[in-house]
Amino acid sequence: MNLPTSALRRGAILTSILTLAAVLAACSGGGSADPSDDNSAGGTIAVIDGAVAISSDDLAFDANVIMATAGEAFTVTLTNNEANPHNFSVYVEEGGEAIVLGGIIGEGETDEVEVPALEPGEYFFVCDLHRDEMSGTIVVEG
Ligand SMILES: [Cu+2]
Repeated sequence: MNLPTSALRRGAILTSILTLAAVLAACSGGGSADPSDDNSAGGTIAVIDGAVAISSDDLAFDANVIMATAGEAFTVTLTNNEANPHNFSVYVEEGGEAIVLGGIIGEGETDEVEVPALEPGEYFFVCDLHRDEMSGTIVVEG
């Protein structure tokens, strides 16, 4: 039997969504997002040869802007450097439709998040567990 990878992928994504829904339900009531609360360390990183690496520590990503090229899918590798669990997800905009939901990882773990080819524009990335503290923008050009 040969399952198409797209079906497997849908299953994985659905599992992620269900996991996230459970997690988000457990810790709702976060209040409105105030950009001044964002303690991301700042900095801009760029996708090179279809890949970019980001890390998390002290409830922050080590970058809050990711530069990418329109029409080219890329892989974001998240490395979690602290005990708090984190993930990396991409949305059309803050509060908008999910483009890809990353898996939740613990200390010392990594997760590779496959971001599909995007149209030029700005997109929202976030740790779904720490929406008020850990977010940024993917700037897609070209
Ligand atoms: Cu987090």
